[in-house]
Amino acid sequence: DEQRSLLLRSAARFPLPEGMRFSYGTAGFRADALVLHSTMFRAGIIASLRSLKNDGAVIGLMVTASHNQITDNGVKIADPSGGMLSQLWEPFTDAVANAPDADHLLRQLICDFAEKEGISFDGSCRAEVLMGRDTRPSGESLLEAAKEGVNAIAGSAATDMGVLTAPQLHWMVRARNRGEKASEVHYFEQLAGSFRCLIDLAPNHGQKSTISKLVVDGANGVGAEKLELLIKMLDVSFIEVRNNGKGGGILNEGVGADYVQKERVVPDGFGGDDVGIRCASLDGDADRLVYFMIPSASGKDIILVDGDKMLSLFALFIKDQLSVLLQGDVKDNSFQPRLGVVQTAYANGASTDYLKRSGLEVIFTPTGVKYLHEKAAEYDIGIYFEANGHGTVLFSKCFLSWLEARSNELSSNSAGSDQQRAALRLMAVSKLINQAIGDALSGLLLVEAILFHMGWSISQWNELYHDLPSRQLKVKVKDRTAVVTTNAETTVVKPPGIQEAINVVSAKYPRGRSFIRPSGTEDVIRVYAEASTKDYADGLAKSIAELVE
Ligand code: 16G
Ligand code: ZN
Repeated sequence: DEQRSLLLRSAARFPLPEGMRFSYGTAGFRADALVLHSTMFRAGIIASLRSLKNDGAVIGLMVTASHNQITDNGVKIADPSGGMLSQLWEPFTDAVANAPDADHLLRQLICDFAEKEGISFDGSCRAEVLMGRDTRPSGESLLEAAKEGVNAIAGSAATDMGVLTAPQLHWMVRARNRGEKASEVHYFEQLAGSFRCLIDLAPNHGQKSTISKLVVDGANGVGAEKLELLIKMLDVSFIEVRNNGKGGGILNEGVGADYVQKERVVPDGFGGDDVGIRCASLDGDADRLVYFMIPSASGKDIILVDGDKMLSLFALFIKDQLSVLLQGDVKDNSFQPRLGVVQTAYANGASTDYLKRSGLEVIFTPTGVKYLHEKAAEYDIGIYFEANGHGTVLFSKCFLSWLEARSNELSSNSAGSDQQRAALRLMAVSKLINQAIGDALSGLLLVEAILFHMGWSISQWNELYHDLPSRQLKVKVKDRTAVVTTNAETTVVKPPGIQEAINVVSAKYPRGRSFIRPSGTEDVIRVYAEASTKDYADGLAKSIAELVE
């Protein structure tokens, strides 16, 4: 019939490259941009089917390869909530990306799956896919291929939002499906408005013109461009954007959050003049953020203030506001909001100790935002961060309606009280932070607002606890799937014997802790080690790597 031939005709224009194997992995398809046209076309089909499956809810399709080199590109799909594509659809997504062109296998696969899922795509139902891309030069033509994929499904429409950060697109998808205003201007207005609100509610709000300078490394990518727009809307002068891609720098080359966090050195464009200044780095699609400080003009070293420290700052602030809000609330103890923090095995042990000492509930999941996000969503307020700077705060519907009711009550009974201000602050945080996914721009404004509220410098923030020295290594292996882990990647179950060996070696080092896991994005086994001194951490990592080789 018509739909089938439409699919066939379109697919023929985007032949599958030979000898390639595509895997959706932890964060979407990624490869050299030159081989990705068929993948993009097919991702467009999948996004349309996903929208049909959700009764026409808007689905997101983001063309980006995040912190990868500029010649790579990739695609990730956002579900109606604005979060990552459901893991249940990953096997189908992989199968579609790799289905051979011959014998109409692709068409067959899609028809069979649609039938099994009860998706009808005869044009009688509407589907919508919202699309965005980062600043990579390959983005435009790859996005066109994805559009063709959407158009190959009858009843489905693609809306091209142009160049966006990945979190902006996720935010728009979420907003659209909640019936809220969802343009880029609305995104900026929401961030700017809630940031201003937090600043005005700070104890020292009269001093807002004295906020000290922040210099942001934009990774020569989309985040820089968008941050410049946001700064205009905020009408502030304390933020300076560097590496905005206009000065000849290359995306992610010697710059950006991934580089700064992994290499722990000063990014390009920064140097002696920035000693002691508060600095931050975004990654290539602006879903990751780390802060750093340059301690001296003579070396390349930095003091890294990573995702764990952001998590700790957010958790501390939210916990404080919550306890102010609940003060004296004895008459109605029916609602006790549950606050939880989610980390991965990469979280520095000192951060976990700090959080637990502060009376917080800490849970661990495997690496990858989809796992952390899912866990955080189980709490009234769930805060998650990976050490690499990806994370956000989630507020449950039930908590937000309670908060709103509480805040209305307070504004009529005790306007201007500490309790009312705490309620307003928590509401502002829920609007400032991007609840669809980790977002470097919204995270940055929340850090800035909290530091201002506390009256803290970056050093004071960094002093919350002292990171244990840590070391990461990667070991190239023939088959990374040979290593299977459990307990949020902290225990190896296969091959047998390795975990026992890791335990024995780790126990030899003061505060020694180490684990290995297969990477979700590269053909390597990753090794993580931490211990009481840098030499110990290095030594432990090296010994563990030798066990793997
Ligand atoms: C992806 C993940 C990131 C994770 C990283 C681990 C998302 C959006 N991104 O970039 O969260 O930290 O993979 O990479 O989920 P690895 O498996 O190669 O260590
Ligand atoms: Zn990213």
